[in-house]
Amino acid sequence: MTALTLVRGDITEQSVDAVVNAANSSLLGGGGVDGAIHRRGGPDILAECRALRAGRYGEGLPTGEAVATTAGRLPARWVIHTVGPAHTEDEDRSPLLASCYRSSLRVADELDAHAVAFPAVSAGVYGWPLDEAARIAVDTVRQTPARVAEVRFVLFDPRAYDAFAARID
Ligand code: AR6
Repeated sequence: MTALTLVRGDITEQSVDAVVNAANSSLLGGGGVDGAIHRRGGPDILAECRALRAGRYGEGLPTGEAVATTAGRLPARWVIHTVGPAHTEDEDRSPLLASCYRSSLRVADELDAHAVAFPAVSAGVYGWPLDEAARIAVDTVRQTPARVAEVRFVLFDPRAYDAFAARID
């Protein structure tokens, strides 16, 4: 069974097997968690992302999917890049957000990762309401069978931490 844990802090500082990146489909970097991971992890991550774009993901990584690269200089071994949906009132995109967590866990299992750190995917630039983002994250991880021993949610800002804490307790 996968244990869920909660940490307030910076995902780039986590000593886990894999950290999940809230990327965009270009895989070529951005702000938020994505910017922090590339900055701290160094150029090897971007080099592998470019290789993915030159190969299997020529048109980018589709929303809801996940793919792994090296973690470069991060304390983790791998970065699992996933693309969350941008929030909109016009359409319910929550299945795509749930898919980010399921796909990332599947990739983590393929890597034989034991501990995996997740940020609050889509809860920043992509505008997802925190309570909804936390509900989907926690429920999906709980409902997804995986060999991963620990899923650590790493929340940067106190409001995000509180939203996840309310779901986990
Ligand atoms: N560690 C943990 N959480 C963080 C960190 C960090 N170092 N930095 C920010 N957060 P976001 P998204 C929190 O915007 O909404 C990028 O430009 C942040 O407070 O990183 O999925 C990509 O390239 C928020 O709660 O991801 C995409 O274009 C959460 O992480 C787009 O943003 C997610 O915020 C993706 O947007």
